[in-house]
Amino acid sequence: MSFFKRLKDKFTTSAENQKPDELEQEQQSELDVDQPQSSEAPKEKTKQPKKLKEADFDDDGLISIEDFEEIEAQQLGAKFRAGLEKSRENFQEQLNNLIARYRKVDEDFFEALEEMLITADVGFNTVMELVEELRTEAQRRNISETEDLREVIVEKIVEIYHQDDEHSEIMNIENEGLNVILMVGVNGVGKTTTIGKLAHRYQAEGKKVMLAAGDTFRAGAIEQLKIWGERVGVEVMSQKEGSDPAAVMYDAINAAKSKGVDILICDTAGRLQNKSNLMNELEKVKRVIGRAVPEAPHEVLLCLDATTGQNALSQAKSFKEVTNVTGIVLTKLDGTAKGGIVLAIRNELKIPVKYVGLGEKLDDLQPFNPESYVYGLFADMIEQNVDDSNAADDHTDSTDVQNEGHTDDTK
Ligand SMILES: Nc1nc2c(ncn2[C@@H]2O[C@H](COP(=O)(O)OP(=O)(O)OP(=O)(O)O)[C@@H](O)[C@H]2O)c(=O)[nH]1
Ligand SMILES: [Mg+2]
Repeated sequence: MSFFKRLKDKFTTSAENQKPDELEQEQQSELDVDQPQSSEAPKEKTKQPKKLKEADFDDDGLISIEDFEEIEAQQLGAKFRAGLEKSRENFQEQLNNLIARYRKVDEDFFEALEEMLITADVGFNTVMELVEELRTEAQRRNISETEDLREVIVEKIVEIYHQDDEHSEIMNIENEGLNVILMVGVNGVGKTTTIGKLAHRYQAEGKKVMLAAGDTFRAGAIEQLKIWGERVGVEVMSQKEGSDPAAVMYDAINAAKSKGVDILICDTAGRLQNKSNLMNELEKVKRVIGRAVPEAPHEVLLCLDATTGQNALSQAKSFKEVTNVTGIVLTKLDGTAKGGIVLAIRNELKIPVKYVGLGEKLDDLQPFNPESYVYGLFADMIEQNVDDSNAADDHTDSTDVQNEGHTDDTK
């Protein structure tokens, strides 16, 4: 099966294969029941994930693992598709233009492709590596038309993300005992919002979650975290503004231990990576956490704002030098047309992107996965391509039938 077809099958419903009237009826009832009532809904309606009611329930009323995984993948596909809309418009348009302008695969095409990817924030080294791989692949497979290179480009993006992969985008969360997650980053990148979303995710998984209001510096920061705590329904441990953040963490850890909390997520004040006193404060917070719970913090997540582009990359480099960052949360990916920054971060920093922020709502934080990412980035192109090749197959089949008929007639 082709790479595009596999992505399409994985991330979309089989709805597009249904008859139009059947589909319309079904979508209308879905919209009535459980779709968000937005003016955008009709436009995207063919892309809505399969519903639980359509899934096969067994005798105990349980849904099969296969159905569950299918629904989960479709929901993920829909989320990435919606969140990466701006980047997708940009990437698809640019790539289509390139392919139309340079019909033949040659050095001019590769140079233009390099330029396009660099402009989309993919990062210089990553682009060079990617395009070099494409040159080799085009030669190996004897591809001479740029049109035939579409799928290879998307496939290589996934491959380049996966290299040196140790499955580290998975969070280091133990089933037993208290886990501590420390959220760090510069001002306004989305730390507190991400904590709210993360708490919501873990709570939905059945974990007992608590938050620690470690930003004692910015006015209103403690209150902001408390509002998230109320919204999600988790307890927030705090002290008054201006107190020592390390003391807040210490007390929160003790409270979390005595209440049997599974995951404590700690907010911190936004800090510039070049302010050494603030970075020292962060080290102190980490030390205190580590003394109270061996192995903690289990994750130090660096929040980066995708809309800041290459600046996010340099922030990450500096943070990495002064503190042990275990993962990246790339926020506001929905707000940029330069979604290529994900690849630059992964490749140039060797720090895994664990989550991406695809909007401001509670369920807009999604675990990062390169396949759902490229699907979000090229969804229309992928679907168009698969539909075209299905149509071409159908045509070949019907021509075969005609030819057979013709042969029979002449017998
Ligand atoms: N569109 C979009 N907005 C986001 C996302 N994540 C966060 N935001 C917004 O970014 C703004 C800043 O978020 P905060 O969570 O307060 O950021 P912070 O890093 O805690 O900020 P400081 O505490 O001031 O350092 C808010 O308006 C959020 O709603 C995202 O994934 N997408
Ligand atoms: Mg904050």
